[in-house]
Amino acid sequence: MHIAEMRVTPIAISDPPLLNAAGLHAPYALRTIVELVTNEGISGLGEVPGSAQTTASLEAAAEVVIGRDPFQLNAIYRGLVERFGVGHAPANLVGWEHRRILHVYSAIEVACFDIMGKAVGRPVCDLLGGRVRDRVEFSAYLFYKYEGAGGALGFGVDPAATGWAAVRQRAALDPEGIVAQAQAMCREFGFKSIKLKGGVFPPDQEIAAILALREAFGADTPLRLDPNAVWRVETAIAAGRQLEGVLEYFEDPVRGQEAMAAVRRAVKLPLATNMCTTAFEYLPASIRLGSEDIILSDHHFWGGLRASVELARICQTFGRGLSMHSNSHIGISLAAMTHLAAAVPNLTYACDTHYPWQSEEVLVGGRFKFEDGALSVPRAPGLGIELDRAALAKLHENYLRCGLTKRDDEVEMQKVQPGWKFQPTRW
Ligand code: GKR
Ligand code: MG
Repeated sequence: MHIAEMRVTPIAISDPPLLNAAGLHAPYALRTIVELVTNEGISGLGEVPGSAQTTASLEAAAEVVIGRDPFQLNAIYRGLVERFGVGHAPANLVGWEHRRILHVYSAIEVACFDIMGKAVGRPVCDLLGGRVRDRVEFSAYLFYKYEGAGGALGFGVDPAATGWAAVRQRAALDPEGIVAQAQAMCREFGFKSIKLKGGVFPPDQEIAAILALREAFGADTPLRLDPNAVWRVETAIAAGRQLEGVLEYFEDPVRGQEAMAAVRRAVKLPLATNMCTTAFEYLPASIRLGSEDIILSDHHFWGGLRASVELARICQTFGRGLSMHSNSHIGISLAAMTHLAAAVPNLTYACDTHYPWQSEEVLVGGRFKFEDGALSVPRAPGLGIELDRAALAKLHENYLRCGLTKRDDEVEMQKVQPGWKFQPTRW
């Protein structure tokens, strides 16, 4: 069996005006969809964060991938490294050139796993060692946001929307708004733990939101706060002390492994990261410095599903907990995340997902349904999903029409607040 065809399709999915430390989400989030088809007619799907550069890189990768056996992942990876001319990154320098390989490979690897699973009649999680759980739990991912539905509606709202779709459009700019958002999201999806994206308002306001969530949901609902590294060490320590016994974990309050280690020494809270220890190259310093307790894995950023399983083993060896990071995404990524989480014994935290913020899908049968905050791990061969070509074509049209070629939250924010500048350390 060999890969005979590779289709690369950039898409744009509606995304509401969510706020974060880097600025504001654009009305559309970009993803790139990869479809591999073998000479035997078996197809496999992959999805990665989109940009014109990523799409071009994936298109360039076709010359490496076409003709390969989808089971020979090592040869495909080596071929990509040779094609793009980069090997391992020097520690502390995992720039775009290295990230590009990881994104490109992760999309291709997931699509190959989908093919392998279909070829042997097994779900992808079986190829990763088999499921250790039948349900994968996800957490409610709260955002401060402006009013608006995103997509073609931008800051406008659809008056006909009901339920979560209606709440998703509402502004949430204070603790009351955040609690209302959490209640609606948990009611709709059954999530049992909650993460608040911080780094948007002065720390006291975000601490107040966490305390309001604690008040509304009680001590049995784990809470997480993620200021995306824009706090100073002293700010994070003072905030952390107020949130001891309240947060399940404190995610990236400060920038860099040294600063994270300093906060970790000073507060009695587990620290988590998807910003400082973000690649294998950073693990030695993470262990030496003690920069976090928990690493948020992400197969799109760490180099695929097998690399994520390797990361899990390293975390276990060095006493790191494991959670999972997300970005705005649709169901191909969600399926891959679910198979991975099903097969990793020490992934004990509910995974992040932006999925409730999105409304579109490219899969036959439509969107995944969470039950009690979890997804059942698919049992069908491969990822257990099927591409809806008409839906893909529509989202590709969105991409062509919206004119975005990369994510730039700072530029989006400047459209609302002229002159707004991202500050790596803000409070
Ligand atoms: O979607 O705005 C966002 C998030 O801030 C995302 O970009 C982060 O990568 O979810 C992420 C995180 O946990 O830092
Ligand atoms: Mg984070």
